[in-house]
Amino acid sequence: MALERTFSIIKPDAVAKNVIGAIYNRFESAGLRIVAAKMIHLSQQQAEGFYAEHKERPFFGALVEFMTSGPVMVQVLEGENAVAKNREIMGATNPADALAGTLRSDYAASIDENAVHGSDAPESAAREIAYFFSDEEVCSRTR
Ligand code: RTP
Ligand code: MG
Repeated sequence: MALERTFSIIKPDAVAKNVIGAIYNRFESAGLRIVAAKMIHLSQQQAEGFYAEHKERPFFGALVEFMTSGPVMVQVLEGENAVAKNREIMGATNPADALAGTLRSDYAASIDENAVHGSDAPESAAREIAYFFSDEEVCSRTR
């Protein structure tokens, strides 16, 4: 199978818990490679744009407030089946439903503060990667 890329965010709660390295270890142990990364503090405009698909949802305001509450790590992960593999490593959106051993089971406190984001499809991955990284910033093995 061809290499695929996905986009990942370590959210403000997990950065505050000082578990960036632990989460990177999970990605690498699963065979995903970090091919771009940076720490940023999202502006309100950046967070609203990133989650625009949820604009009409009742939790949108709280989601934007949380995502701008502290720095995040954003990264591009590359590997076979990267989108689905990352979603599997992350676990369900609500940590109460997340399987034991997943990131959200281990590091998330609630559905609102759930430690990580991962693209839900290859198309959204491409859009989300382009939202945060230029082509030159992605050190992919496929380039
Ligand atoms: P993400 O986009 O952050 O990776 O999470 P996801 O795909 O698992 O979930 P999604 O449906 O895209 O929702 C984005 C974020 O909005 C918050 N949310 N709250 N209270 C609720 O019912 C609710 N539903 C979603 C979560 O923080 C979720 O990560
Ligand atoms: Mg989502």
